[in-house]
Amino acid sequence: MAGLILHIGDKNLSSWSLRPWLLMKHAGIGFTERVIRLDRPTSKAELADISPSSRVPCLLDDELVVWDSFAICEYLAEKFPEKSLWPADRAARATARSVSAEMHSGFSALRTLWPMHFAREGMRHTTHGIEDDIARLIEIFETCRRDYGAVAKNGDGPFLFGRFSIADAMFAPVVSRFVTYGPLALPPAAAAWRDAMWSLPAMREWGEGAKAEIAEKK
Ligand SMILES: N[C@@H](CCC(=O)N[C@@H](CS)C(=O)NCC(=O)O)C(=O)O
Repeated sequence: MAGLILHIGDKNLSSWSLRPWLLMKHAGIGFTERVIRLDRPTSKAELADISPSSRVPCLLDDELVVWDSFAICEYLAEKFPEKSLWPADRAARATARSVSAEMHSGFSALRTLWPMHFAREGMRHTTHGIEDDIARLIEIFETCRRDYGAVAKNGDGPFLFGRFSIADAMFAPVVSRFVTYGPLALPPAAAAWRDAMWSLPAMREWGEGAKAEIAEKK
């Protein structure tokens, strides 16, 4: 049995790959990582080989192929119920799913104007064109922390819904952008959440991988 295999893109660039990777690492779900570098002449063929959408991330569980970051997170939540990857409280869970889906399908201005460069600090910093996306993100972080950060059923923690959940993983690339394009001044609850996320051992590990990729290109 091969176990879980997660195909990902470059750690410096692939924001979609970061989400399930971080979730699995943080939750202690074992997997084999396979990186497909996205800027190589062979990338297109390699992607087509492993994923029906020709995109990463893509998870293999023996014969089963699960592609798309959000679908992978949902699959993991079902496969590992003991990991409580969604909040236990029903209202918190519905809200966590709503903000995760909103992230997955929206914020296109932010994605376009602030593409993820995980390990490059001091990127050109202008919020022009993404003011609305940033305001909405701050609203999400503040209201999740205020309304659900301390709901006892979800377990304690500095994350959006108390203990770490899929919602935190879905917003992890935003944390990187807030650091590398900023630092952006955030209100206290959003800033505390950003700092808790940025200092996670799994985020640090991803960052080391991103730095190594950059060093390799020099
Ligand atoms: N909606 C997809 C997006 C996946 C995606 O766009 N992945 C990028 C890397 S971050 C990719 O595979 N790009 C390869 C290409 O476009 O050739 C998801 O959530 O997984």
